[in-house]
Amino acid sequence: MSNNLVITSGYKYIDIDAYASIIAYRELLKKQGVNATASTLSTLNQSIPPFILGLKYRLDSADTLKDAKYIVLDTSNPDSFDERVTIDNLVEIIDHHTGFEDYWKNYPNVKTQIEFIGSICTIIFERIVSSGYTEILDTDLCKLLVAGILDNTLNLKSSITTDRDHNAYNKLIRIGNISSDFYIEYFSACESEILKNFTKAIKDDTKIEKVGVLPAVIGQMVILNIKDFNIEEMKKVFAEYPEWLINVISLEDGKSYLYFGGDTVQERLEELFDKQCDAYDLLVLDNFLLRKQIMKKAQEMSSL
Ligand SMILES: [Mn+2]
Repeated sequence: MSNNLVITSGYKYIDIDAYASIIAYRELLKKQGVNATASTLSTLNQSIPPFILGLKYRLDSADTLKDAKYIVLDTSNPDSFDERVTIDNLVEIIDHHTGFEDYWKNYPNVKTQIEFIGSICTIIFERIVSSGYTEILDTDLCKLLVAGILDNTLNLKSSITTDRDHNAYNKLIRIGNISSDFYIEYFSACESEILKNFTKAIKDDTKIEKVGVLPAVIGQMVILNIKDFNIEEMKKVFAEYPEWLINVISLEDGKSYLYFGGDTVQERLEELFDKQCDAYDLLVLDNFLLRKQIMKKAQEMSSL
């Protein structure tokens, strides 16, 4: 094992699932005697509100350590890794996004666990349990992991939520003595951050990746209610792109509002979802989907 093991995630934005899981994995590895740090060169997006940053577990500084080996969590797309990661210094990947499972079979030196479940925090929780170090799970570490699960599964309501996510959530709530109302505190804090700096919040959670019939620019925003969402302001953010899509997930009514721009995007989305658009630039999904589910669907259609 290398002297310096750095746990990191994607480029150029990371969310609470990545943030919480790299910190919790560091705590586990440190407990196991490994000299591990958790850091990122990327920007933290609005899913990591100030009260989460104020918990006692935080990131380490993102120094470029000589001879460091890297572990990447929450992404397996080699084009979207933290800038310090190379194929030669990478030792492990844990991810729940599809698309690169076969790619990594060509690199047997990189240990991979890629499973389509709700949250990487669930996998880290399971590793903590299976290694017998549940004593590291104090309230603050539990809150971090619970926030990651809540965010990536949308309060455990998204269809990508598995029994394993429910199990991890229930155990973490109990072990950390966390209130069952914690989700309100968490999602309200995120929404305050979004509204504080709306344009930046959208850009910080936009993926640029061409998948199937989808536009290459895909934003996502989770809000408590669509009524509070400034659609005109949002369209300005995407004006610079020839084609784009944003998945606005409204938690209260449980729907995805897909706003889009660009030639032929309407026809492509209608084909993908087998559903007519609700307006010239809007398609509403009655049961919300996460962006990663939309991308998986497009990927599956293009490989038929
Ligand atoms: Mn994730």
